[in-house]
Amino acid sequence: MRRATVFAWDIPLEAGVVLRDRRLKTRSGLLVRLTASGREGWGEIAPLPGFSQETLAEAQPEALSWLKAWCEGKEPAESRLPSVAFGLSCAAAELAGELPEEGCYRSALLCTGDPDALLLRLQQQAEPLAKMKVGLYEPVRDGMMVSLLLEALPELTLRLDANRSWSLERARRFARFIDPALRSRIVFLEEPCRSQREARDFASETGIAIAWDESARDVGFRPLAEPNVSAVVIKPTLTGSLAQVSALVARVNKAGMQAVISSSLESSFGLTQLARIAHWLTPGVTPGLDTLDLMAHQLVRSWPASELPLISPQTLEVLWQR
Ligand code: OSB
Ligand code: MG
Repeated sequence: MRRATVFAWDIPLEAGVVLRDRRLKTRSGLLVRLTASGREGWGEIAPLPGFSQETLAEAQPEALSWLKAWCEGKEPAESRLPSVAFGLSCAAAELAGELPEEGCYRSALLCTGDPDALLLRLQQQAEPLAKMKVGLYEPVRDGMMVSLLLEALPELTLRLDANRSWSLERARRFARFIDPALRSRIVFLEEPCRSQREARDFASETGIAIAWDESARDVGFRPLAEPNVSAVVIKPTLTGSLAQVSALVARVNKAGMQAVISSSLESSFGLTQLARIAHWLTPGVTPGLDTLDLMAHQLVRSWPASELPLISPQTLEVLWQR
């Protein structure tokens, strides 16, 4: 006998969460619970405004029709909406015991504002790795901040992310502030420029390695080995089912690049599943999952050592049940 429950959730975000010029006050989504033969499997469906092609209002009926068919004993096809396909495939994989328990809860530490607080956290890491957003302010300021961090901590390596905000000229201005001797400690800079061509030129001119993130979701993207491109960032909520995520990881690795599993601001529930997926599909690669502290509380499953309050499923609104 197959049963399913859909819970709705909303989590307030820290005042300062800015995504692509828009301020997001609340993160909203669904949790799905599948039960069959005394077992359970859970998944999260949470399209990210400004990044997902679908809205939550579109995802919800799509998820419900899949679940209705599933409860009737059918094996419905994966949804075309990435967030729906991802969440439902995670629930199905847990139910089938196919999603390994062990997770990688180490993450690139996200630099959100206060550099002193970041330095303290980094000093506690064996191999300090941080991620910093660039491109929001003047390139000169970004360049100085990056140099400062690299000089302050000789062991530190950095991932940077410009979210396609620079012209080639602005990207060059940033690089001018980074001593060439420090550049190899920038593991990669995600999407420096508005176009892939400018990004490639930037990388070959400066020797700073780059990574694809937004580009990996462009239609027709094919991972290709090329000089100075060291990684592809994979956001499962924006990509699709576990099978699609796993196939993309395999293609990226085959092309000789690192596949880095990354957050789309999922709840603590979704982040713990991403930590398991990272450990399973990208062993040895530190994922980019340090986004929990942007939220007011955790949801259903807690992230190791997080002190944020935890909301249990009993207190969530049940949206649908079969
Ligand atoms: O551009 O990588 C991004 C989070 C939400 C939306 C977009 C992005 C992010 C992150 C997640 O940066 C953190 C990480 O990748 O380390
Ligand atoms: Mg990115």
